[in-house]
Amino acid sequence: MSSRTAVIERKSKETHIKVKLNIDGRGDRTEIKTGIAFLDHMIELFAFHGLYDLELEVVSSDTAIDIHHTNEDIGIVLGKAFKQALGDKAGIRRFGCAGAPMESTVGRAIVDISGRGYFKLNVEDDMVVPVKSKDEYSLTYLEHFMESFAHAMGATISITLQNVSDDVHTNVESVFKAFGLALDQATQIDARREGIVPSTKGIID
Ligand SMILES: [Mn+2]
Repeated sequence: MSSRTAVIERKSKETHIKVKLNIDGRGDRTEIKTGIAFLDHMIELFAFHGLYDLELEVVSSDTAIDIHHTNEDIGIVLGKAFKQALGDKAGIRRFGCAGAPMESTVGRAIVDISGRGYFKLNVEDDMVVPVKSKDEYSLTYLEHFMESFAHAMGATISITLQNVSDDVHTNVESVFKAFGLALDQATQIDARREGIVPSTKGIID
C-alpha cells in the first residue's frame, strides 16, 4: 500500500493554514497549533483516537474579529487533507460508526466517505443550553467545523449528542472522540476489497 499522506497549505484573506497528515499513523505524533486552545485539545483527541499523525498550524488568522473563519477554515483544510490522502479510495471500508461517552453525555458519529458532502448534527436533549468555552467555542462552532470538514472531504457525517451536558467541553469532546474513531474505521483498508473502489458506481469522486 502506498503511503496515505497529504500536505496542504491554504491561504485566504482571512486565514493561512498548513497541515500534514498521515492516515496510517499512531495518534501520538501530533502538533496542533490553531491559536484556539480549546480546538487544539479537540483536534489532538481526534487524531489520537483516530490514530492519525497530524501537524496543523494556523500561521495567521483574523481572530481579532472572532474564531468563526479560523474554525471553519481548519475544517476545510482537514477535510481536504483526508480527501487527498485517500486518493481514489480503493480498498477502504467507506463506512464507520462509533460512540464515545463522557460522563452522562454520549457523542455518536456515523461516517460515509461517499463523495457527497453532507453534515447533520442531532441534539437529542436540547433543553440544556451549554455555556461557551473560554475561547467562545460552542455547539454552533462545532456544527460549522464539521460542516466544512464534510464538504471539503466529500463525506456524509451524522453526529448525535445524547444527554447534553451544560459544559460545552464535555459535549464537544465526546463528539471529536467519536468522530476520530468513526473516521478511522471508514478509512481503514479491508483486505477483501483490495483495489476495489467501495461503490457500485465504480468511482467515488
Ligand atoms: Mn478534555
